[in-house]
Amino acid sequence: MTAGTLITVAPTGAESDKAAVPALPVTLDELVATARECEAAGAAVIHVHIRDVGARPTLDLGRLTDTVLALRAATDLIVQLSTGGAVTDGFEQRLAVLDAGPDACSLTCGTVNFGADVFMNPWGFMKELYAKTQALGVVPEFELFDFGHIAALHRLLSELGPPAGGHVHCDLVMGVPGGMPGDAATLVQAVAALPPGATWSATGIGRTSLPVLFAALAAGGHLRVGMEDTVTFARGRAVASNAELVQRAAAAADLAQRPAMPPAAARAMLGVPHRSR
Ligand code: KMH
Ligand code: ZN
Repeated sequence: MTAGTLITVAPTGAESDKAAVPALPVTLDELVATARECEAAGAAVIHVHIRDVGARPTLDLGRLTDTVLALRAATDLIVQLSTGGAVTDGFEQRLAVLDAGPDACSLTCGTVNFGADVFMNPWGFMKELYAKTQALGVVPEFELFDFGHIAALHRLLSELGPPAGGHVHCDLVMGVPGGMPGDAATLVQAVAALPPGATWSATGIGRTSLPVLFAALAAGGHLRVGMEDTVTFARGRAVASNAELVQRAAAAADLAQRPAMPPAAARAMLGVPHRSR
């Protein structure tokens, strides 16, 4: 079992509406302030979606590049850009995200029903995206929403070889309506099917957030939390900030005697090169 707990914060996502969720960080200043608070609370990785001037999700390359630079200047967090974007984003734009020069990126290993929508990740796109991460030295995190995605990950590794950095790290995204359920029994089965030597984190969407958090800690995994996945802190109480979700995750990790891992240790574990500010 790993000594510490890697905590990733996913502060914004592409789905929640700023008007309905005022605490959601959508401007660059809000995102940088959130990143600083979450680093102080125990996060080591930030999973980034950005918004345009109207707070709508965007994959604008100039804004993404500015975001990477600003987060690097303000924090030591590993900057992981989303290549998933919003369900409406096209494949070319999603591939171009890597040109913003992040440390890391998400890479979803298959198509999945996503509420009333479909999150498209056909095999050809996955392969092209993975090959581009290898060519550019961007460390991928494999996002697994369902069991078929784990099979596709095995296939990707066997056809294209190891990722940049040499280490396989996965994130189980559980409880999406259309994906695998967010409960302890499912988590244990999913972890058993991962490639040997892989590390993993888990996140539960909405009300599955806490069951998945505690199951992941019990099973020796790492944690992803944030307002991309959860906007309710407790029954009837909205999340006030991403930092309070990171604080709660760090407190649970302390109780499990696997305290939050600082960014330098996370870089060593994930194979992400060190950088100076
Ligand atoms: N917004 C979802 C459609 C990722 O960031 O890579 C996809 C998503 C996964 O959030
Ligand atoms: Zn995301």
